Amino acid sequence: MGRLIVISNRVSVPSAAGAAGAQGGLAVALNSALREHGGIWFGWSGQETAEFTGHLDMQRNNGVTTATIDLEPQDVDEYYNGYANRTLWPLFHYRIDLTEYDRNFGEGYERVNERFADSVFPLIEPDDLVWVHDYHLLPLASILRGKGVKNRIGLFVHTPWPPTRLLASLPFHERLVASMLEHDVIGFQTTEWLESFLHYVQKEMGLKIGLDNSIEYNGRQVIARAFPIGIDFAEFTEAASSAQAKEAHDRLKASVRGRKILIGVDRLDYSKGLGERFESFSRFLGDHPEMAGKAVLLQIAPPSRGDVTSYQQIREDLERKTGHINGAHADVDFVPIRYVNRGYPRAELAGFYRAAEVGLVTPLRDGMNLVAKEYIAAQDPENPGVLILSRFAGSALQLKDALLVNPHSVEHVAETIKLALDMPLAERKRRHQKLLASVREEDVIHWLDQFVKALSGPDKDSGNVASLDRVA
Ligand code: GDG
Repeated sequence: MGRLIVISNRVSVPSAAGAAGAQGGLAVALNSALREHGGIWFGWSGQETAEFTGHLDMQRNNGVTTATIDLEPQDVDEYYNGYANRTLWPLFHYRIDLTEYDRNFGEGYERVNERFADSVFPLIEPDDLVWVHDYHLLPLASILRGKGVKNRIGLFVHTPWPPTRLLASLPFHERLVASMLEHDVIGFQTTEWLESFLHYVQKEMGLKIGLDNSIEYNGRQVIARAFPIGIDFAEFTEAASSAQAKEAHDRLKASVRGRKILIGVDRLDYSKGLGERFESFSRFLGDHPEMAGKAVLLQIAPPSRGDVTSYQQIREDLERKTGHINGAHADVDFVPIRYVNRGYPRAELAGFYRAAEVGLVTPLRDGMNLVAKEYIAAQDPENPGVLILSRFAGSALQLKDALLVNPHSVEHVAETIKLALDMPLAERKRRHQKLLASVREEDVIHWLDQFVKALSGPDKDSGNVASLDRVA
């Protein structure tokens, strides 16, 4: 089979920093696939240039070729901060209250998708498999088709897919979805998002869905399927058993002096339900005075998309909330919420997860949520912690032995925190074993293998991606 051309908004160049664990599991896995199949990872460099030139910065690092372009400030405003993160992201997370519709955003989004297509087009060879990622690049395939690209092209959507009634609030929604149907394969995280998508194409576009979820469109067949993403289990468990993880674990444990630890790790994003989580923890402390001074919530929340107003607001809200709750429940030697606005190396994160008796993963809406899986992978199987997981995270469909909660219900989450902290060892182990099996088996390599197999087409063998040697 041909090479892989991976196209995403940003590219994670495998560097020495990557090998040391700064890259996420997805980047590690995509790099492995690119090493195995050969190919190129194409996207925006993250840099701005006064005038778009289309100059391709090609680099080869650790066996992976990357090609990046710089964008103009107006592109970044309208495409990235605009249509992608002020329009599609909130809409896809069911937040039409935060969704901004601006004609300039839409135009900027189309312009940048065209710039992506123009730049990547000369890199595509006849047998290559083209794999596009996420909501930034939904119309890219249709632009490539317009340039004569006949290759098989797949799309994986990392976010939820919204219900038809919400999507219908987007101007030109039908044009956007029609452009997606130029792919050969469209992948979603879960059957829930897949069903929403199929509902849309049936009800709004009047298209027929075959038994195998194939959609007939303009005489072509598009396969739509769920491919739940996982973590790089081998890479993460290795990170969790490193000296760096042990040091982080011991440092955190020593600092709480015997108190129970609840941990949350999320990009600072309104979809992650951080405000509701803090209130739930406060409610738990209020409802259980006997727990006063006995449990700490460590929330790691590296800032994200800080140029977008709704992200500035959530940051301010959380700072206010943390101050308020800590003011009400703190003591001279105790602060209940440790709210940390910075990122940590993956190995340290793994150590923190392992130190925490409870993993609190309560997004209001999430395509999948990998933190839930990382928390499970990092636990000591002989004395595992308890995962509290929002039923509105895609991962809840796989991680059924977690304590599933409605993150909007402060009472429910507060009661569940008590349940988790009181859970006997035998039940913790029983739940953890099942959760671990799911996280281990449906890992990112499995996801990659399944997607590439589907993208290769019914009569082609994808090669065994699962047997790849991973580079440290
Ligand atoms: C999108 C979808 C879907 C976080 N803080 C630090 C850090 N992280 C890492 C976590 C985890 C990743 O970031 C976050 O992944 P999530 O899946 O939780 O969420 P999104 O960023 O919103 O990702 C999501 C995902 O795409 C994949 O398809 O699951 O639903 O929204 O790996 O560990 N990593 C490090 N330091 C930090 O402080 N090193």
